[in-house]
Amino acid sequence: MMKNDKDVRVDEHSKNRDLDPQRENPTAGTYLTTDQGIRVESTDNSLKVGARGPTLLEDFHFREKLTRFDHERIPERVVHARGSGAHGYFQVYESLADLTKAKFLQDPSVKTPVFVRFSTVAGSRGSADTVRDVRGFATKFYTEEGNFDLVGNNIPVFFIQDGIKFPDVIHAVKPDPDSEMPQASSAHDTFWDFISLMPESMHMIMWHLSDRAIPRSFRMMEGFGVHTFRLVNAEGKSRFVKFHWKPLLGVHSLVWDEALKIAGKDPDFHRRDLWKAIETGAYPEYELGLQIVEEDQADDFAFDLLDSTKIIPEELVPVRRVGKLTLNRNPDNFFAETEQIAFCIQNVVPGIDFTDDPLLHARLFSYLDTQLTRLGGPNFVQIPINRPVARVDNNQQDGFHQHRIPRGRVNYSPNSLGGGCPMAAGAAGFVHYPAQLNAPKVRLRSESFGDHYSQATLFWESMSMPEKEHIVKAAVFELGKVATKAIRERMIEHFGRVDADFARMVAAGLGMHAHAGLGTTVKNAAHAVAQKLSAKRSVEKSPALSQENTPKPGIRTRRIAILAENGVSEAELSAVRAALAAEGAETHVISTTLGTVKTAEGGQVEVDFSSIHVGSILYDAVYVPGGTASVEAMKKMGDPIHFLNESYRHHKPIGATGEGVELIAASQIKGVTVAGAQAAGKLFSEKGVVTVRGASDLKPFITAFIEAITQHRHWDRPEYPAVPA
Ligand code: HDE
Repeated sequence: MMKNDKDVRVDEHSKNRDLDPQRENPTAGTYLTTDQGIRVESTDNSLKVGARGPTLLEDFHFREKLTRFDHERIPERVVHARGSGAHGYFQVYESLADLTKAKFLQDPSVKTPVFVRFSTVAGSRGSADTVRDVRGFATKFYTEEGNFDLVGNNIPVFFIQDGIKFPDVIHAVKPDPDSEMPQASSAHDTFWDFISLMPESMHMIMWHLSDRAIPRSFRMMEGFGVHTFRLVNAEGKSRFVKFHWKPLLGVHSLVWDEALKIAGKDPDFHRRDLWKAIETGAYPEYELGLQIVEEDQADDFAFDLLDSTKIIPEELVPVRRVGKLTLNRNPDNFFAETEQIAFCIQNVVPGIDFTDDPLLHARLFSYLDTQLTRLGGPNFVQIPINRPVARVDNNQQDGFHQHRIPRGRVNYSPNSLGGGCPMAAGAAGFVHYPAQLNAPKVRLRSESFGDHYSQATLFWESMSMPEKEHIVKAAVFELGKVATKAIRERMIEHFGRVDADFARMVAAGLGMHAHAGLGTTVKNAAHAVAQKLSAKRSVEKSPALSQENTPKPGIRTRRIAILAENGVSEAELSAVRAALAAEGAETHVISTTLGTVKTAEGGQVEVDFSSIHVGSILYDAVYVPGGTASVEAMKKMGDPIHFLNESYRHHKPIGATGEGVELIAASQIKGVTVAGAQAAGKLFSEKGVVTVRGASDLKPFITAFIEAITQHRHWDRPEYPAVPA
């Protein structure tokens, strides 16, 4: 009897939880009590005068239970409200003493505990995962020198250069204040109105319209610190640094039509994916990357390092991979851990410091500030998930929910009654890098922030053809939802400055014209700055930006659907399934109904999901085993045919053996050759569609199919728009 996913899931779930019975049933053998520890007689009836009488206020259990319930909700985060987290650890590969004195970056044997929270930006706490949006990638390192919070995104730049504009950009992307629509979507007038009047956001907009904004999984997306920070070593030498997270699984995305459908069929798609990977021991791993720039080289670039709308192309400054982050434990309680965690960009440890990036500085204020309302005052730092592993000794006191019980009468500095303690640590403490500044106070944007298009063009030029096609389609989708024509026109003109073809293709998609330039003033100003900076270091193309060049390390944790009905070939199904499982992939048998399907050999195969519960959108690939009865049955059904059509339209790998190939032939898939009945044993592998009939040995098929899955998607399907799905 083949194990099905639910058993597997339950087993895995229970296995892990069995490992830790406390985790599965931490209250085993305990009595129900009030918050005061008083055992509760019963929680099924309130205390009344007579069974039909009024409830009595003296029923403190009843009142406490209701009160606790009435106050369960806390404000959601003002941005990044929708998120999922996990515990893990970080280990440096080798000492970085030459660059920084941060202790957690010295000793490769030290495992620094971390908690990571992934998030979307615009949607509310209950919004769907697979929306088009930036993803937050926030990491709290619990180092022995205190907490270090690297609060990044999966996109290395931002919409605005100065944090004073943050409320504006967020108000513009959030639902309209009058209608509270749309939820978790930038495709509306107010957002694009703002953007069309903020040329500085053009580079970010290119990333937002790209596949980066619809990741396949939190486990398959990069992380970026965005701002330029400083690394300071024990000698006090400072260098500029950009932080990166490189996922070992590579950077992979959904396609838009798929993302939209998943948001309906499984709003928790990314959250579930992360949870399951960790529950099944396929721990997500990311390498910490550093781009280091010597202070005296900071002005060598055709962009300003303090401008958070700019990247340092990896071709100019390679990313040095210095350590690994592993996420290996799911939260025990979502609210206590993932919801209550508070990331504050100001949390740095000695050896890591800030620069004068005006976007960063606004964040230095905002993160602590926002927790005061969200988590009920400054003592949020004492909530277990926020508590440092390092000792805390200071004279901060009182406030709501004070958990610490400081002893003694000394709560001031200097003091003699407390022996002068806690004492300032001097050089052993956090010493801010003594950067020299000499300038007048002005409310101005630096001219060196003025080139808003060159890196937007660099991004476009670095994209592969499929990626460019997706950006154009995304722009047409987004602007197609903008009712105000003038906004669309302004955006087309901005796109014209990024790349004329790009603008023309978007305009065509919107039934508009891309005519030359948005008022020469902006053009000339930006151009003048670009000219002045052009003598400096820059690149025309950055291959590191294209997901075409990302690592494709196999099919571990990929989800593969196996379509089967009664009469399926157990020999083919089990051989292919075993081979995929051996590579770490997850396979689900999908049929019209739950229960089991009879095999051609007279056996039974457990069905994992019925086609009403899932769809091709929840899978990375699909396999159709042979078995005449099974395939003949499926040829007459809409779901299996639709499953294949949609998988093909979403560029996913498709495999079929034996009679299973006939189901592909019966579908609306066009432009690909599959194995014919006469071609016994001959393997066909074209555009990610792998088929064989009458093969005595399935190994060549299995190898080719696994290779097709490893490629993630197959873009060489020009006819895909004609496939109904
Ligand atoms: Fe945030 N951001 N942000 N942000 N941000 C918040 O803090 C803010 C920005 C990012 O999982 C808030 O705890 C300002 C850039 C992440 O809990 C708030 C500015 C980047 C998270 C805040 C920015 C980020 C937040 C809301 C412009 C990428 C989720 C809730 C100056 C580097 C953290 C909270 C989590 C959360 C302010 C811009 C990343 C309001 C003022 C750029 C990942 O404090």
